Amino acid sequence: MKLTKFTDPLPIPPVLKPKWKSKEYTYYEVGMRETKQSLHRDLPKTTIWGYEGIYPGPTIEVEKGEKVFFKWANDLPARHLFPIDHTVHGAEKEIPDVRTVVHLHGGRTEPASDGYPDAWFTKDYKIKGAFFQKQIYQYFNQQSARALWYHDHAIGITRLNIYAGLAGFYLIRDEKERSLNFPSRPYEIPLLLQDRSFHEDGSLLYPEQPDKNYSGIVPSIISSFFGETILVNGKVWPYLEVEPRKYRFRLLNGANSRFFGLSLDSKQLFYQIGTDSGFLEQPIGVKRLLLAPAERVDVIIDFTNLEGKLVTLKNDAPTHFPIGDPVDPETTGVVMQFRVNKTLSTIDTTVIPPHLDLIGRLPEQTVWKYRFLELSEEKDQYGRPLLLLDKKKWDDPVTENPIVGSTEVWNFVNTNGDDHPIHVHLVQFQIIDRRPFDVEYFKSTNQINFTGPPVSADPTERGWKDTVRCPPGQITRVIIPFFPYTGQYVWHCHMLEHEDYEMMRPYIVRPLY
Ligand SMILES: [Cu+2]
Repeated sequence: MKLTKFTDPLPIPPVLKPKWKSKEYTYYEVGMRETKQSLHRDLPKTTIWGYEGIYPGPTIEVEKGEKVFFKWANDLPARHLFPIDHTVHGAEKEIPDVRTVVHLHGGRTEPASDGYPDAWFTKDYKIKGAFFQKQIYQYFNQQSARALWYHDHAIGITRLNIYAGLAGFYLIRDEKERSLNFPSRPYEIPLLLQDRSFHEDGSLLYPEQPDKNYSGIVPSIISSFFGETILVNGKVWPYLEVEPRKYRFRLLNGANSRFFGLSLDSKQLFYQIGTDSGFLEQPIGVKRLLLAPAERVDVIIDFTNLEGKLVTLKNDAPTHFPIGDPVDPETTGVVMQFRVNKTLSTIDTTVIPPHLDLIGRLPEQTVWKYRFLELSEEKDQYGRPLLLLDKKKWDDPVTENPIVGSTEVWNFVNTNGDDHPIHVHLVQFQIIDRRPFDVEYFKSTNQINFTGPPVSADPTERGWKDTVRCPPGQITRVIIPFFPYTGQYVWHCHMLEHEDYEMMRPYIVRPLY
């Protein structure tokens, strides 16, 4: 189906109002509901699942240190929108199809509120997963200003629940951020980038099986999903009318598997000011931004002196990164359009300050433990690709068990052809470097034979991160301080089709004594 680009204005999700708020704490209730929503002018309305019945969900804004409580209520129908593969762990036939659990991605959250994949619940909490602990989650927001996001994390069907629409922004604000005088609302806009395919009737299309299904299982998990259209904030190829001034955009790749390599056709720079987890030390001007699923960047785009111009945000990341086909310049190569056609309402006094934050590199001398964790491709019993972490499955005993307060270096040894965005819950980390190694030699001897020098993290990733791209044939090293909570969390690939099918592992932060 061919959809015309730039027919719909960019929607901006509303900011959610708390149920009540006192000096001590804030309480929100969010219902997950099925509704119909227009995702493009020429498409019939699409059935989606949304937090508060909208896709993307409302933006949540909190202050650093604010104690916030959430009730995430599942008010969804009993039937899922998409085909469920019951051979996938945790999604067996006897388990209810429609179950949800919310994870605040990038949040420093206690285990009971972190949205553990087996802590799912059905409507009215009638049936609950084995790890379910409480209805009211707490987020204490002991983190500096940054863009987190909330999304579903239910075991075995996360890819389907997020595809249905269950994702939204969660912004932490602080004094420091306000003192930096960035463009603020309405000149600060979150952009959720995703890809989707549609049936003629406007319904979302999620494949029932891979293109070449050798397993005979239907429905069958696919190894990655790539949609035919690009959506921003839930609209296919939208446009945004802007004034000739600076804007701040909070970009989030919320796609199931697609990477985005972003640039502006005006050849302008993005002034990147932040990463997944707060500000960079200083802003950097870049022509291209690479974003894997779940990664965020905080950027300023300056439309000053561009009156009357049209600026297209483009994507050049191969579909199935990095080895897949190039994007189609007419479809998946296009993200959205900026139209500099509004008159300047007030003088733009915002700045891009030369210095943003003190980050400081974590010294390797403080490291208690080095772990080598292979990202490998195997075959399942039906002959389908099976991507594993450390050659272990979700149900295998916990092997990563850092002590609270300790710092570790995790080496992600990628022996297969995909670039996997690895996300570790609870913590933020710094990327040390990436280094190519001899994959075949490693596979036969388990020894590492480097084939080139280490390359330090790209300037665009030299801040705190919670998701790291691990390219094929390289060892990606991150340094991680584990605190402040003890308990059971997860780490996983954030390509949702991988995460759902075993590329996810529990880990435990142990007490010191
Ligand atoms: Cu992966």
